[in-house]
Amino acid sequence: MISYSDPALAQALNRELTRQREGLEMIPSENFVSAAVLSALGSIATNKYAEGLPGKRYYGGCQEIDVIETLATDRAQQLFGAEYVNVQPLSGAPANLAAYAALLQPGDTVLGMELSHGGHLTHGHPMTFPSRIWNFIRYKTTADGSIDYAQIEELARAHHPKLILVGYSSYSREIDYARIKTIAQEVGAYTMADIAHIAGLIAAGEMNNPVPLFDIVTTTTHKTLRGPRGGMILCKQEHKKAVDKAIFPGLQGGPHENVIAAKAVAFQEALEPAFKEYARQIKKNAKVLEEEFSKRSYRLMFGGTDNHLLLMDVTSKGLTGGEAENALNQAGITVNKNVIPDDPRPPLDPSGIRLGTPALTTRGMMETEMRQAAQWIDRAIEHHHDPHALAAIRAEVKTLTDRFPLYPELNA
Ligand code: DSN
Repeated sequence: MISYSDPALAQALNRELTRQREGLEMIPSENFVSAAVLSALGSIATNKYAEGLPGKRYYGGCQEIDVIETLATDRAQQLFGAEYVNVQPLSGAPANLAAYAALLQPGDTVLGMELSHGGHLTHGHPMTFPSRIWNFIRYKTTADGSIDYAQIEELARAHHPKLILVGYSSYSREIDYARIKTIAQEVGAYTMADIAHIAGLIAAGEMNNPVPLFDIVTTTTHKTLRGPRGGMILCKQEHKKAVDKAIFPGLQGGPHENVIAAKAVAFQEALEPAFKEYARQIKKNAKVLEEEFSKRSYRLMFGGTDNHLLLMDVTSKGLTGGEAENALNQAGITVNKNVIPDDPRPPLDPSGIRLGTPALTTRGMMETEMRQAAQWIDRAIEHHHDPHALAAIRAEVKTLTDRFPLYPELNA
């Protein structure tokens, strides 16, 4: 276990390690990094200030930091076929802010997906700071659950946006980037994709890649890409200067070079053939969940999944998303409550739950374990008022997770 000379912290970390080991982690945006990524995160690269870019820093002593950051950018370029990459964004939200700052003037119009239809807060939700600077117009999905490309076309012609934004947080279908590009070209808009959720699937060739087509692509590095918590921007060479300036000095100070070292490790791992197999299995596992929940008459948003996640309405089963999240938590299964398209319920207790397969797939779980997980989820939802039933599921979950060790090296 982890031991520090700070018992309160060590105990909390050890309890968290136990929770991660003994539960089924099914929040689609979470994953387990490798021991090598963990070690780079905890490395001495955290000690260094390095504002600027490799070869052009505002601080002395950056020789090795330059090597580290260049490894990360070169590997990211190779993974996604990008003309240019900046690996300094601290996470997904700052990466999006930097992308807007690079391409837009205050007051410019952006077309982005409505949050409840799968978009992200940073895509223009009225509660966010970007929505005070730029004019976000929101599009939705159609009743059959696909992105409403016709609506995007109509809104683009009516509002002449400077930027059309795709890439989502709870949308489970493939995206037709070429169609978006055509619409954008017609109205003279830039194209942006936020691939935070599906970056790993794209890197492995398991989903369409917007990087060769779009002006700018933002991502986190910690979801399906299985790297450290962080962000990154990939763009066309013509936007390089604007992107770099938006990140520093526009929005950030010293880049977190230990995180950048860990990104370099993760990108190398993602270039290995085993990562392609991993990404394929993530999708296969998600399809099994789709089958299992359809069989049990759950209402799946967007009609199912092409990626790593499922969004499902649980209200027809007699409970809210919040109640389902809580019951599943007691059963040792972690998911998140989530709004569904045009949800009549409030965001803190919405109608749906969102679940995904990246973390379980990292542990080596396959179709059989997914069928078992779906059965437990259904049982926990059915018996959500019964703490004994939930505790019994939790015990069964533990017998499964014991067979898929997580961070055994932390036992020393
Ligand atoms: N919090 C992330 C997610 O869970 O999708 C997005 O910011």
